[in-house]
Amino acid sequence: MTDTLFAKIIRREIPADIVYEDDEVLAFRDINPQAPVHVLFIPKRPFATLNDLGDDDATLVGKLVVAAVRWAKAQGFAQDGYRVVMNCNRDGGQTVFHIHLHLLAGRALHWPPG
Ligand code: D5M
Repeated sequence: MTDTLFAKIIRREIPADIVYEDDEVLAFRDINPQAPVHVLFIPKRPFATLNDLGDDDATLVGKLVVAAVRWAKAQGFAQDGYRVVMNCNRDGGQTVFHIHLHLLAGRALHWPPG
């Protein structure tokens, strides 16, 4: 896959407000926040879209979700709630082709999304 902004963030070639990191996952604040708290959790291994995941990648995707949940709880959002979402390709609204999980919190979110 081609290089992306998020690969550059992983390599520290462009700045980001990083809030969490482990061996496989990096999380940083979205540059265009859609809620008071909007953080992107990404795997360090690049996948362009969700369509590129295979059976062997289930654990990695689970780690993204668990990292986001743990971070949301640590920030005090467990009770009021929050949303996690992953967009895929054009109709899903994906604009950066390195998969990422959005964590949105800090306000009541509408459903269904637009
Ligand atoms: O979400 C891609 C998201 O990535 C979108 O909410 C903006 C965000 N973005 C784009 N560039 C940056 C940088 N440089 N830092 C932080 N956040 C960024 P999608 O689901 O693909 O629409």
